[in-house]
Amino acid sequence: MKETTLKVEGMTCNHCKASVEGALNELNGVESATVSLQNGSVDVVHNDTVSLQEMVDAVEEQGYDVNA
Ligand SMILES: [Cu+2]
Repeated sequence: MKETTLKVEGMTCNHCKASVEGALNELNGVESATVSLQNGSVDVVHNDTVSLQEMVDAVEEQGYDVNA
């Protein structure tokens, strides 16, 4: 397992947290996703099945910007 931290802009509340975590958890290869609203980031634990681009796309589809 690897851990990747993405900087995400625009997350303000628990709804945002749930949306981002849910989108990432749906991806094949993602073990867990944990948003920190305070840090504006999400920690993703995953294997090599999932690419960075797939993770970024999943977050952006929810309406948030990722700063890679
Ligand atoms: Cu929100």
